[in-house]
Amino acid sequence: FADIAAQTSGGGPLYVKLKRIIESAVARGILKPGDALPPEREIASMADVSRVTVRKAVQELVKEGLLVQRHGSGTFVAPRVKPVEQYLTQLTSFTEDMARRGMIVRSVWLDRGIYAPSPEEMVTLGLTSGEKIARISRLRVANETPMAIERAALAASVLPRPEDVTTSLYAVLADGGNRPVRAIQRISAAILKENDARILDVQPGSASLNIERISYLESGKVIEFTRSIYRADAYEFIAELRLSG
Ligand code: 16G
Repeated sequence: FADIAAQTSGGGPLYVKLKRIIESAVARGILKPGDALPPEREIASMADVSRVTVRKAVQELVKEGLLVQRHGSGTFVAPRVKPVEQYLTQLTSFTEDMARRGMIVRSVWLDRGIYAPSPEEMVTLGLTSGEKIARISRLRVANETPMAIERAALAASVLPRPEDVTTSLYAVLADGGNRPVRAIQRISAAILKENDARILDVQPGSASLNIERISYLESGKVIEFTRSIYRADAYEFIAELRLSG
């Protein structure tokens, strides 16, 4: 807001200019999702406009969804995305999960190819020595919001041509009769490193949910070993709990 007074001089309604300044502060990351807006009188004195003008600009931005007002605590920059609520009950794919919500899915390739497995991948996937893996690493995007980085490893014998995965890995697996039927998923909290934060379009140091999924075929054979980094502001995992006994 330092240069607000200079920017608000000139013609046109003042509240519209003030709106643009706030919008650009958010777009440039000066004000981040969740940040509190300075008090009305402070903005008014910084911008050299009346409090009525500030109120009008803020009200409009609240209506447009860029800002949220919480009674008693002030005005904040709205969280950028409404978190997706993901139930931890069914073994579904990202494409299926998002399609069910009517969201448009897109993936950006980070890496794909046939590689020698790491010792951990070799053990987890139950590979014999010399066996290769197919690695597919993607940024998963839903409705143009980057949601997660997913790095999947599968036996190369199951997915000899990783480039066959154009949209859904599970669809390709299903075509080959290899759709997983069971999975163990481990979720842990982490802080995003700079590179991953950039890919996910959030500030470095933001929180992530790191998910490891090991999925199995009916036969009990491990089919997929995937490590994913989900944006903590974009995802919520929900499980229904029942009293046992
Ligand atoms: C989900 C799975 C991931 C799987 C992917 C397949 C989690 C945490 N991960 O994102 O393990 O590889 O779905 O999605 O849920 P696709 O069929 O759309 O490629």
